[in-house]
Amino acid sequence: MKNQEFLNKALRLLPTLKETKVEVAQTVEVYKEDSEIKIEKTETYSDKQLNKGSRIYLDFGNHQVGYLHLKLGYTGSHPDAPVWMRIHFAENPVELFENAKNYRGWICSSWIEEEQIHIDTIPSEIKLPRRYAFRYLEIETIDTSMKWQLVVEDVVCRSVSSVSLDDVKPVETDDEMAKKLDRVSLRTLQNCMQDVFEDGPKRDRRMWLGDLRLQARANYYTFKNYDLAKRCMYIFAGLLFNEGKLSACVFTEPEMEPDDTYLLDYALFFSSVLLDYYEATGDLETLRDLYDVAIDQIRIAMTQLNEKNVVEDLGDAFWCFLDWGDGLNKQAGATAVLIYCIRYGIRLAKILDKQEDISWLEEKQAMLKEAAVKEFWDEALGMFVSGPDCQASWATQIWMILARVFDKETNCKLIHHVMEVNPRIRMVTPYMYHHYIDALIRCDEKELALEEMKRYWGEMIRDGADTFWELYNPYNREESPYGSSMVNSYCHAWSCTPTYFLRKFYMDNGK
Ligand code: RAM
Repeated sequence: MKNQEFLNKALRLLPTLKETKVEVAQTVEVYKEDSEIKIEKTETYSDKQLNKGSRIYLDFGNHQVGYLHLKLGYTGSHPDAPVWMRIHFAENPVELFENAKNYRGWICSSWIEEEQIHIDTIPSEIKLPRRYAFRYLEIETIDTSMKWQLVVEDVVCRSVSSVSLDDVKPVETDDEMAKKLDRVSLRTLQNCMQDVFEDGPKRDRRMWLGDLRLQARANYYTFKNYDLAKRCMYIFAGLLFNEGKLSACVFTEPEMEPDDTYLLDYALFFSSVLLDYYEATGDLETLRDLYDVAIDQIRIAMTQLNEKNVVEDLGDAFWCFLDWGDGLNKQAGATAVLIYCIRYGIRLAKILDKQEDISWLEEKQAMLKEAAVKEFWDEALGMFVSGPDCQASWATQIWMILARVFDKETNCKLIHHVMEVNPRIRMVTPYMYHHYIDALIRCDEKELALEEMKRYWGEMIRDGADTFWELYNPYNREESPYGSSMVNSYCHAWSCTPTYFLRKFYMDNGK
């Protein structure tokens, strides 16, 4: 069910991407010593003569999203055969040690950023057609003729984004780690801000509603590109499924099209995306346009309640996201997200003075809170439990806190209890950690929230992150929801929110 009027609005807001020409920062040697990756500067790549099997490693100094140009020359006899070359891009040096042939994951291996090309004419200049996300580049000459040597004379990346780092002042603080968190967050967000807010420029290179919510929040405190957020909301609202549901994710090329995935939590978040946008811009016209879509998501979710007035558990199917990680039961968390989003719905309805909606939403909110406590609270455990096995997870407690099912004092006790007990079903993504930090702040634990933020995101920086990663489980560094970390994304927008927290809650110069 396309709403062409909405899609036209989105089309008119298509950004012109800013381009920057980025040169190689240094030529390096990359190797492993006692399973630790070492990177050392070596002689400049253009001074090297490459034969069959030679490799060069280039470091662009920071994470780039862009297009690669190569200028190739030679020494020796006139080239008498094509050069066969392998080009391997890496966001994280770990990818340079991975071999796509060994990939056994369940999502497509075509995400792995590795090419093999033949070049017939040397000297020549080549431009690779794809856009890549990377900091490091490995070039291997699989074969050349013995009569001449290949020389890579120049390598340049034409980096693209809809925003520029020059437009954002760094966060004002003396705290070195906070400065780093801010810098890495900004780079992460910038490199995901393309024609739309992409989830990750390596993978999936498309827009997910849950990711959009966090990116847009961070954007309002940093790049302040309001038009991009507006464009993205109109795209989602212009691509509803027949019954009025929002898709969890959309494609924009070659045409705007919804993916066939519905996620209860992502669809519900539209109310929060819309309110955040309105609060940042005061744009009442957009709020009026998109209000019904937001409230409809709540109405639709209300049809998914069971006889106990909580969201029906749909088990292991991909029906509600919350977090990656094995075995997480979503029932209680989904119910909490519904309660949370009703609060946003009420705030939207109040702005537009929709009295009937306000009464209906308030009534449903009270009913759901009561049902959630009755159905999910386990007095003996002192935690909420979810699903047929009464599972107590971090995600469930955090969402119940954010839903404000209990008062603040009780929520504070709950979060400390969870930290003490450390339930076995933990958080694995920075996306879920975002909500943990948010819950701590809402419990007036600002200092603890900052410590936790430094611990989790800071650890990623200590592990070499130039941009924050899609997944980071300090308990299992190989963690991947896809059966192999080869397709993990190392610049993932939902991880960029330290900059949002720092600016909104810790700095006076927030907005
Ligand atoms: C993955 C991506 C994306 C996320 C969805 C649910 O494909 O990481 O960011 O929103 O899953």
